[in-house]
Amino acid sequence: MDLRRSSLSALALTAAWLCGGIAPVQAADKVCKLEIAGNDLMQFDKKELTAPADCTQIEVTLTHTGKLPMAAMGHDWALVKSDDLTAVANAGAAAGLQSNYIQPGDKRVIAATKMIGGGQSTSVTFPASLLMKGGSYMYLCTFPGHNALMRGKFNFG
Ligand SMILES: [Cu+2]
Repeated sequence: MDLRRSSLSALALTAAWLCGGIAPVQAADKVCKLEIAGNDLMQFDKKELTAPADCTQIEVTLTHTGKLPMAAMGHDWALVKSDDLTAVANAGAAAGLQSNYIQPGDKRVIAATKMIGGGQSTSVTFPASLLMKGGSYMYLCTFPGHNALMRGKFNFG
């Protein structure tokens, strides 16, 4: 009968919808959350950050615990290969505050937050696939002159 056939096909449709609607379980997806703070004394509160090797995404939250405005004591958090730190900082200083002190399109910057002032917080999330396990990475604040003090070692794996 038509009725039976249509209910069977409805069943088949439902089954197809269920199968198609369930996303594959991404058991391997692991977001690792790291936190760091900057202050009015031009310092990060950590000299080192470590993301475990099984992270697939890395989220870094930067909090500016000071009171000074961005123009005077802005901070960001930028991740680079250790060898690129000085060049990235110099290019960023030349790029100016309107570019968050990061040269637009700078491929050496693996990840970076925006620049913030006292009392603000910001974060950046990036795929761990951008990093090599055991590679030599550093983070810095790209505000002119800050990287002399505001830098640290970033370990992955
Ligand atoms: Cu800074």
